Amino acid sequence: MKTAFITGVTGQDGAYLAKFLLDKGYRVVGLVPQRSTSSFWRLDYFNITDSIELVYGDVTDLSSLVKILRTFKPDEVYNLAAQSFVGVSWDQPILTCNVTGMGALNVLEAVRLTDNNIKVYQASSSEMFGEVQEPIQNENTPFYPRSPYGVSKLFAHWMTVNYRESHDMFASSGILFNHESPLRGLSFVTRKVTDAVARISLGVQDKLILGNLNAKRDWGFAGDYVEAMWLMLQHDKPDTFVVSTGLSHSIKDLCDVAFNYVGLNWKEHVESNASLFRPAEVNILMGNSDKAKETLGWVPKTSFKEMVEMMIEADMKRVEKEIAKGHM
Ligand code: NDP
Ligand code: GDR
Repeated sequence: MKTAFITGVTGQDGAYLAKFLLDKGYRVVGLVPQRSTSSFWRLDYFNITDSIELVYGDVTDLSSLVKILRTFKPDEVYNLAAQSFVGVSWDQPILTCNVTGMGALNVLEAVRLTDNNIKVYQASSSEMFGEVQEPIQNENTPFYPRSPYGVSKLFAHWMTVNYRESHDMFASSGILFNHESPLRGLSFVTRKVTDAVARISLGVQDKLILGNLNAKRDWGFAGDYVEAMWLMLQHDKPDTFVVSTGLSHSIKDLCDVAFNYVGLNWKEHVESNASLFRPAEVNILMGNSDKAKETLGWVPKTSFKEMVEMMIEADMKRVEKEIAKGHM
């Protein structure tokens, strides 16, 4: 039986990946940072909280990582931990760089110090392309990050490449474009929209205030994307792969699809407020994942529309339960 160690196991991707690996017969060990209110709602969603060995530790604490690797001797490490909200990274640039950037280096260093045969997956991001240098981005597109988050992810990406090249480690970097699901955090734009659509259609909200409606993203489904992470570590050599759908939609398109699904016109409910604009915006992202398709046999299975509708259905059920309990 293979053992996988996942940092960021309580996040969106952590939950999908843990479920995916448990279904494949893995022993799954998950890192849990000490918080005043630890929440396992995403693991509970899949009913897998008790199937994972949860251990306290933090990616900013190298000693906790070394101890865990020595204890559990994993075959594969997936570094998903991050301060992952781009907007917050301007308010907390140092924390973001410590967790998202230095945290990744700590994971690589912990593996190097413990057993450099352990395979490492680093969760890199399309935010590294930022102010895009080519209309469609692939593994050879030059980077131009536009936020402290993007800069810290680029540091982590190059560290992963550097550990691969200088320490002969199996360290792969997945440059994943935006991916969403019913487990997406409520502050990200897709979930903010689908949650509002559920509330507005159930009569407990009227308006939705968003920021820049013209930004465009290449949105996929998290459940599809965690398979690509795993495939990267089953490949015969470590490498860098773009994972995307190849299609880009604006926030307006997102609103249109989402409100249409419940028979509403988004223009009657959505307002754009400049206070929610970012100091530097990533205007458009669109990825080319041909390399992942040809090398790993990975293709996205879920369309943008299917994903948005799946999220609205889940939000409707949750909001209906809240209303029934009188929690509105
Ligand atoms: P989430 O924000 O949902 O999850 C982040 C996880 O990191 C949470 O479990 C969080 O724990 C944990 N974490 C935060 N700080 C620390 C720390 N100091 N030590 C240990 N764990 C910590 O992100 P996603 O699941 O959406 O994304 C997973 C990874 O992929 C992230 O690295 C993200 O930056 C990257 N990524 C995501 C994309 C996306 O579209 N979702 C696209 C490209 C890359 P807690 O909840 O307790 O804070
Ligand atoms: P992103 O996701 O920054 O791409 O990072 P997010 O959903 O936060 O923003 C996408 C775009 O929507 C615009 N926008 C708004 N965004 C938010 N959050 N809230 C709003 O009200 C709003 N209105 C408009 C933003 O300006 C932006 O252009 C996500 C994260 O998961 C990262 O961790 C990951 O690396 C990247 O995706 C790929």
